[in-house]
Amino acid sequence: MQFTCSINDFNEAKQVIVGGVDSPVRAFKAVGGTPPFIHSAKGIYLYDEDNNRYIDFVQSWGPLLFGHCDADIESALIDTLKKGTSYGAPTTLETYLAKLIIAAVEGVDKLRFVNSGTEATMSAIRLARAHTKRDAIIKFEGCYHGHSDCLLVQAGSGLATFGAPSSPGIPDSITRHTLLARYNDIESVRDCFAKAPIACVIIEPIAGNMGLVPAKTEFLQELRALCDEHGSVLIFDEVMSGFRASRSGSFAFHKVQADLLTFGKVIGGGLPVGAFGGKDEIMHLLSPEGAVYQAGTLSGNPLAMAAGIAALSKIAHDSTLYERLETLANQLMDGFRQAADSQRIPLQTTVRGSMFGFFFNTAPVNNFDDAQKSDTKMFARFFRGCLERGIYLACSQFETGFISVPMNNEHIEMTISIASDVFKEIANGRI
Ligand code: KE4
Repeated sequence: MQFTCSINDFNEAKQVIVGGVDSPVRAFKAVGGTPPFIHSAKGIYLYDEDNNRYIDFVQSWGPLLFGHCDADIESALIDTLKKGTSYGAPTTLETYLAKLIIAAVEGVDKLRFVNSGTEATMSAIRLARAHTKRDAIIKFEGCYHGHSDCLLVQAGSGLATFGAPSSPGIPDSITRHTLLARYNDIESVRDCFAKAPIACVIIEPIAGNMGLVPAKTEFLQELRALCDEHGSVLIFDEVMSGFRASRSGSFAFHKVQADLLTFGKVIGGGLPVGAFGGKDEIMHLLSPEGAVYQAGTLSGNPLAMAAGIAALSKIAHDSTLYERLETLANQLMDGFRQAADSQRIPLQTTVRGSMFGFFFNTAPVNNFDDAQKSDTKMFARFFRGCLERGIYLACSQFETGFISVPMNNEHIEMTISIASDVFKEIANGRI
C-alpha cells in the first residue's frame, strides 16, 4: 500500500488543525506512521485518499453498528434533511428516540439528549452532586468518560495511549474531589468511601478505554451495595457499551441496575449525540423542572434523532442481532489467539456482544495496571502490519474493536488469515 495522498493531507492538516486531527487518538502517535485520510466508506469498508480499501473494525469508535451508508439510516437522514436541519425547538423525533432507548434499557424513567458522551457524563455527575449535596466522586483507573475536567484523572483511551493519565490545565481544586479506585477491586472502592462523603461512583461497566476489560459481576453487585449503603448515586457509563454489548448494554450480562446511565455513539446512528437518564427522582432535578442547569444548542437535533431512530428501530426488530455479532467476534478473537499462539506470541482476548479486545500480554487483564503491562510496541507492529494489508483496527492497545452488522463469516476468515500472516512476519522479524 502507498499513502502518498494521506501523507500530504496530514502535513496540510497540521498547518491549520492542532496535530492535524480533531481527536488525539486519530493521530496514530501510539502506532506510528501517517493516519489514512478517509475519502469515503460503504458497508464494512473504508476507502482512503490513496484509494486503499480497509475492513473497518473501528466504525467511528463504535457508532456505526450497521456499517457505513446503511440504506435505512441514509433514507431517514435524507427525508429529515428535506424538512430542515435544526430548529432549537422540541420535535416528536426526540420523544420517539427517548422511548426507544427507555424500552430497551433498564431503569431509565426519563432522559435528556446532548451532543456527546462527554456532555452526558459531565451532566450526570452534576445531577448526582445536586441530588446528594456532596462533591466527591469515585472513578476508576483506565476508565474514560470524555474530557470534562473532573474526569480527566487517570483516564483511559487517548490519555492512556499517551501515558499522560491526567491533563494539564485542570485545577487541583477540581480534581481533589475525584477519588480513584482500581477496576474490579472492591477494597479500593471501600477505601475511597472512607475518605469522603461520595456523591457518585461512575464506571464503564464494560470498560472499553483501557482495551476491553469487562467488570466482574460480583464487583458490580458490591459496587451497587456500597452505593446503597452510603446513599451515593451509581452511574453506568454505557456510551460505548450501550447497544454494542447487547440491546440493554451491560445489564444483559450482570443484571446490576445503576441509578443514572449515559449513552452515545450507536443511539445517534453515526451523528453527534449523547444522552443521560435514570430514576425520575434524580432526573427531575434538571432544569427546567429543577434547578440543575444543563443546555445545548443542537441537543436533540432532528438529524441525529432520525438516524438514531432508524438504528434503534432496526435493533428492536432484529432479535438475533447481538448473538450473530458476538459469534463473529468470538470467531475473530479465537482466530487471532490461535494465530498468535502458533508463533508463540502471547495474546489475551475478550468479547462482549459486538465488542472485542486483545492484549499483547502474558496474563489476563482485569484492570488498568494489568493492561499497562501489555507490549504496546508489539501492538504497534501488529497494527501496522494489518493496516498495510487492508485491516483497520483501533490505533491503540487501549481501545476496543467492533463487529458491524454487514460483516460475515468470510470477512472474519479473511481477517484471521491476514492476521496470521502478520504474526508470522513479526515472528520472522520482518515487521
Ligand atoms: P465523546 O465525548 O467522545 O462523544 O464520548 C466520550 C466517551 C464517554 N464514555 C465512554 C465510555 C467513551 O468510550 C467515550 C468516548 N470514546 C472514545 C473511544 N475510546 C472516543 C474516541 C475519541 O476520543 O476520539
